[in-house]
Amino acid sequence: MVNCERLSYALGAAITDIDIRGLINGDDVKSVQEIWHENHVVIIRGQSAKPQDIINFAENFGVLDNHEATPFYRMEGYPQLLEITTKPFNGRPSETRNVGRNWHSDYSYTDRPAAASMLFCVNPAPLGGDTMFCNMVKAYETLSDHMQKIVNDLYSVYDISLTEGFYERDPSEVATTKQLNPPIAHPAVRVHPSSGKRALYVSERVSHFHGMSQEESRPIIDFLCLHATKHENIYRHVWKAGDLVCWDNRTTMHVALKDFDQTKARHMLRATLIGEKSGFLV
Ligand SMILES: O=C(O)CCC(=O)C(=O)O
Ligand SMILES: [Fe+2]
Repeated sequence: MVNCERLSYALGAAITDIDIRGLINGDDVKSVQEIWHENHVVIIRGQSAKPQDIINFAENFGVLDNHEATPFYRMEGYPQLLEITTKPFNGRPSETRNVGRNWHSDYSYTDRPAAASMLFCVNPAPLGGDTMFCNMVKAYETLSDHMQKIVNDLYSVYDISLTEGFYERDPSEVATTKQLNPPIAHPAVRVHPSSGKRALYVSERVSHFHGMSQEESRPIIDFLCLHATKHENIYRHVWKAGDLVCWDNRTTMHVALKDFDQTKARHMLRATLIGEKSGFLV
């Protein structure tokens, strides 16, 4: 039996009575899935999981991405996990110290935008470093009918170089990552294949709408991002070691706040569930 408790007005629920290391049975997987669809973000606290435990748990919910779109950020020996960390690597600053600093949905700049992500906190920042999530179904539903009709016809062009802090990373890795992920257009409204819910699919990593100039697109992108990230549409997660936070990338955006001392360890592991093939190169 899986129990849950809602965490905010717009989205987010904590699931209790679950140990992700254990074999969870089919009924429990179904219950977690239902809670997840309903609340978009699910938090499982107090876990003492090893990398393989995270992989095993995540595989209950779909096919894991091997992160070929961002090969440099994979955990050694575990291509199914990205290491998001401030810890220096081989004497160099970590390339993932600044991941997720503007509002986005994971892997939107690829042709297989992520269905969902699961982020495990090994080490939280000593103070700050929270992650915020917003509900993109609500964002869509609270637009006027006219605005909904407008966005229904738009294609968002996602550009990996709009990832905040991207150019602060290693130049040769940046060049390869850009080559692997050329700008790609996806429908500005994403339909969830299981729930049929319509969600806005626009973020701070959208350069323009396909067929429109940047000048024409900018005010609409800015409006939609502001609208989606209003306070009442957000859940803010304060990390503790052992938290596993699972989010639906089809129905939410998130941002990792940089309000923490980056000389201290903040260490996370992320599994990514592959979504449907989508989009066209522009
Ligand atoms: O570090 C975080 O809190 C989240 C970073 C991020 O955007 C991600 O893991 O997808
Ligand atoms: Fe992210």
